[in-house]
Amino acid sequence: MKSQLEQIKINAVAEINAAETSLEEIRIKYLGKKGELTAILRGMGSLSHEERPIIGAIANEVRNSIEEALEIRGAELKKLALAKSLVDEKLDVTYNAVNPVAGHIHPITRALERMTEIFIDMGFSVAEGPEVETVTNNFDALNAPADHPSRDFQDTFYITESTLLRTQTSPVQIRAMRGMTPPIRIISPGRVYRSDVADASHSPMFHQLEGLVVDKGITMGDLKGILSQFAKTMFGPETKTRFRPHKFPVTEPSAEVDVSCFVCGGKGCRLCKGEGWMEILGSGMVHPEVLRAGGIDPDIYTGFAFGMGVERVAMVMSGIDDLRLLFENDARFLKQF
Ligand code: 2U9
Repeated sequence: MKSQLEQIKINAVAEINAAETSLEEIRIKYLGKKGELTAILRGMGSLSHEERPIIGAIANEVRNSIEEALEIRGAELKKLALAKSLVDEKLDVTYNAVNPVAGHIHPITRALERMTEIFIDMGFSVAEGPEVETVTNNFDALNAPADHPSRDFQDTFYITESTLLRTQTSPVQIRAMRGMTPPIRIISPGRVYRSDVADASHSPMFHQLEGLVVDKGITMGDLKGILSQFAKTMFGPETKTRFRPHKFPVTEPSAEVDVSCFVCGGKGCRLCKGEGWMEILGSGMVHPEVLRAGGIDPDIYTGFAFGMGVERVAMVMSGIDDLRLLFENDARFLKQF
């Protein structure tokens, strides 16, 4: 039995030291419930009283030796596995990766997001509405005279006699007024459509951002304060504003708003075409008939409104002189901005 035990030890240690992967099978083969050493230990019952402690001590020594060999080889195999994975899974962080083409925000989107953000910071909420509108919301409620040129079939994309692609985002404000009680402080950014042939300053689809404030006691002073502050935040703190009288059906009195050129500071340059000023906005006090069309009593409330073309703002911000460049989606052009 002693020589059997010695042989088990020699075999087990040799197998363990030669093992390249898992040692579990070897452990089970020798030390498991049905293992070779376990079988010998079970047979110890047939030994004499004197032999039993001697063989028992040898069996323990064999078990300890096998366990020790398992532990040492186990640690070696772990080290080898780690070294192998460090080689196999090596990551070369200096490797010149193929640059993914991520693209970037379009100048129109960037201008629209910045303008929206500035008005949100001044307490405005964003209102949205459908691009297919009723003639009532797009023209009648906005005080557009029956013979207003924009109503012409040549100038507007009519869908039916009573529905069209909105020519301005103003109907969004009409819808908002009908559903709200003042105070109202909203902007309506979005796409609008006019039946124009595309040229350097026209496109059949473009973006507008309009705003509307309605409350008790709103005056032209509020209009000038909000729009002057918008101009300073958008174009730089030195920006001056100039309000020129104008006429819009939707507002009375009305004013066009120029901002001093942020490139030359007002001296005159290529961007402002020597004027020192750039026309950016239309604005005015909301016409009493328009307030009424929105379900608001003009004897109690007053309001101001404004509108601007987002492409126009994007163009002056980026120094682009032809509107079509913004819609051609030529990546070589767009990636400059
Ligand atoms: C309601 C009441 C009043 C919106 C206004 C303008 C003046 C204006 C143009 C700027 C350039 C359109 O994109 S553009 O061609 N807009 O001049 N817009 S006042 O006034 C409103 C709107 C809605 C209920």
